[in-house]
Amino acid sequence: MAWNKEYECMPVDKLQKFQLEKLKETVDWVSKKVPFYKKKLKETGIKAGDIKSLEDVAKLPFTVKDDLRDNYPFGLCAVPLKQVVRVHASSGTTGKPITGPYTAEDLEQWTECMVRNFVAAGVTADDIVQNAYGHGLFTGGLGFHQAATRLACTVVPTSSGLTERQITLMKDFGSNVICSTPSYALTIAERAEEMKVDIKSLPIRIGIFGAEPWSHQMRLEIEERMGIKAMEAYGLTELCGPGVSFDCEAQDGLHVNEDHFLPEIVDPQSLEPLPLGETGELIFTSLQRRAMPMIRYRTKDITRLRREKCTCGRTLIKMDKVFGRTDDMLIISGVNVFPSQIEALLLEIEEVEPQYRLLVRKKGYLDQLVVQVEGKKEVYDAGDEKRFEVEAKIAGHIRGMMGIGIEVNLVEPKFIARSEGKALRVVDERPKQFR
Ligand code: DLL
Repeated sequence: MAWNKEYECMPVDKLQKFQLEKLKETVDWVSKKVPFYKKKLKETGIKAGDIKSLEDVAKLPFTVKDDLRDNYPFGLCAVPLKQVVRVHASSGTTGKPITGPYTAEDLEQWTECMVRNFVAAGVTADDIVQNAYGHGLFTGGLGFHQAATRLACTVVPTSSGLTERQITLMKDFGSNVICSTPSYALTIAERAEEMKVDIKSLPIRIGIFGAEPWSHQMRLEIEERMGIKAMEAYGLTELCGPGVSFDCEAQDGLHVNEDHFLPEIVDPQSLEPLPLGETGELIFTSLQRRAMPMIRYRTKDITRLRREKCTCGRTLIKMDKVFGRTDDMLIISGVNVFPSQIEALLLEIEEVEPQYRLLVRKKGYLDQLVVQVEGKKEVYDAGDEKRFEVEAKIAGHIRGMMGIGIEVNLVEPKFIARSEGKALRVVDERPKQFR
């Protein structure tokens, strides 16, 4: 069942006509309202009227994170602040944050996009939704909150952290839905096991997870440990937050809210558009936003797009689960490695917990990858010989599947810090000049 059947199940040719119209409107809007785009579009020599087909989007200039940083906080805003009713921001690990301003209309549209996500995940007005995404500047908390409220669910805004209390409330209130990052879901599952609370016997039945890459194997692990369906949300602050794409009952790719966001895939090096089905960097142009529209925003996320008939009836294009970010990509012995690939392989090993970290070190001129993964208690306690055996088994598995030699450190249970939000998977220990 779709929330907005008209748009979610629209015939593709009609949808594309709608997109083209909105694309022209957006280009016209930013060229008049945002000096940054006015200048960029002038340099490129493109006007809204030159856009005759959706493919013409490739003639428009890209926008990158640094453009947002350089214009911090409101330089890319297309409306006076008087019309801005909310501002979110992504903390960012380096430099200035990215700001996300919304007009009242933008907020409405964002809510709509997120309600589609909830409905596709199987959530109804009868559900009690425990929202364990961080509330505040991060878009996860309020993004999920406003949509669950619109759907008339019973919302429990726990925010992230205080894990024992999350579990107690989940039990006492009988929450049916949990919203969090996938890594925090695992933290909750683990803590519940320690508290001797059997999550599987609780009413919780659906999780909506996102905000960080997670492998298919991680999804299965969470489903198994919590006894729920693990559904997905994807998005980024620059575009609205979560609600850019979502998965449906088929759990086979995420439908992009295409009437709001026009996706493209480009080669991350040449930046040339790639045909449908090829893997590359995901680019988005927002089609209906007013406060801070984005033209060809480079997400740095790696995935591919598929236009195919979905069993759920939605015609919205699908993107694969995000594989990783170009800036998280490691090059080990000349092979491109994404943390999610290592994660998937680790989760196939029964002697370990799904808790890991990747340490990148320098050995001579080469990058060296050390995989730290927690052994299950009985395995770790069995002593050095068993540990070496499991380490060799994991290294062999990764060599066999990816062709790279890595070092594996089986560490004791609870060694790796538990995540309450986005997990820190990669620790770069290389000297600064080599990063
Ligand atoms: O993480 C928005 C969000 C909140 C999405 C809650 C889903 C749920 P940012 O903090 O700006 O926004 O981070 C955006 O997170 O470019 C991806 O690299 C990553 N990301 C988000 N969702 C997924 C996902 C929010 N489902 C960045 N799978 C994006 C993989 C994801 N990566």
